[in-house]
Amino acid sequence: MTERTLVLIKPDGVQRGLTGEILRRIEAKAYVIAQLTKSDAAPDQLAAHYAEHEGKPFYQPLVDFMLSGPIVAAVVEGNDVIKGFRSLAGQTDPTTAAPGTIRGDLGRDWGEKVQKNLVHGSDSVESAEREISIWFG
Ligand code: DAT
Ligand code: MG
Repeated sequence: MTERTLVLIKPDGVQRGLTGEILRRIEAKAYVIAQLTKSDAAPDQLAAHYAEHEGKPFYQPLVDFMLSGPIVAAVVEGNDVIKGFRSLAGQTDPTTAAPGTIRGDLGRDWGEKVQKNLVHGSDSVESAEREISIWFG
């Protein structure tokens, strides 16, 4: 079924000059980039986006990291793209994410409290619609 997902290229990805490489992988998979913006995240957007993680030990380091530089937000479309992009991204922890994935090929542990893992992808249809409205109104 055709779906939409919300992809964020996090500040580490933008700062390291990996925006093109990450978008290339999405397009190489033949998903469609329907909307694309670069901006500084606002604190209220991050509070809404990461509401499910509020209270966890990594929450504040995660929010601070997401405010540390510009991000790229994209709406990506395709059949089963929610699962498909998470497969392209790889597991949350870049140390163990499989080679061949964005996080596995391009990410690593930097010895910090937060996992700098380059990208976010929505995890369900409901999350995707909620997150798209946060970043694209
Ligand atoms: P994902 O981004 O794979 O959907 P998540 O939704 O569980 O993972 O967590 C959101 C982000 O929070 C994740 O991309 C990196 C950070 N994070 C999650 N678990 C963490 C942990 N145990 N230690 C540090 N950062 C963590
Ligand atoms: Mg998640």
